[in-house]
Amino acid sequence: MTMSNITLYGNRYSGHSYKVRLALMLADISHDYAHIDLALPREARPEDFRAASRFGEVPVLVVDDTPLCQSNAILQWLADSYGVLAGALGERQRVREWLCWESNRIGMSLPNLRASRGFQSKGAEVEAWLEARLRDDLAVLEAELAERRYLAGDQVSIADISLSACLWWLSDAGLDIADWPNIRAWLARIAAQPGWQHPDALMAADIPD
Ligand SMILES: N[C@@H](CCC(=O)N[C@@H](CS)C(=O)NCC(=O)O)C(=O)O
Repeated sequence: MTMSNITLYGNRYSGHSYKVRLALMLADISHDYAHIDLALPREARPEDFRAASRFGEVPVLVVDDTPLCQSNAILQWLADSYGVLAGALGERQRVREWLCWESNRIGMSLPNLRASRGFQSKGAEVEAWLEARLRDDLAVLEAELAERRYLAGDQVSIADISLSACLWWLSDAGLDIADWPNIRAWLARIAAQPGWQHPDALMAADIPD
């Protein structure tokens, strides 16, 4: 692939944004990063971001003049375009399945529970529902990781990046990773990848509180 100008619009508290930035870091893809303040109403966010963000959300990756939305679709695009983090050849369908599972399961339950417990409460009933769903999701992952080092073969892939992204903030949702030892060991393997950084460090650099 020829060199492109790449800008990632993200937010320091957004696990979906972190997924994309981490993939760029692990693949050593040069990019600019623009922090979007999500506390601002959508219409008050910077015009270049609003023009690029079809769904009004972060992350958005602008490649030359083309905006790409939806974190897992962006990860898939990076893997396809750069031939990086795609998973072993026989495991590509498994990667796609995990990306779809993430969108509706742990990429939904965990960020929403964390947001409710850490930022703006949605009430005890909603939190109980989200926590039950999150515990189911963690049980699925825990069982899977008893069998394998990474989700799609012996090498880290965009599936691992996507599913692990919000787990670094599990304690913000009121749960302790020590209760899921296989997941904890998998997170340690991901954290050992060259270029890896914790989201609090990677997403907060140079950004005012
Ligand atoms: N399905 C989307 C979810 C993106 C999303 O939920 N973004 C949140 C931050 S994590 C956001 O931009 N919220 C602010 C808003 O909706 O105005 C993805 O995977 O990219």
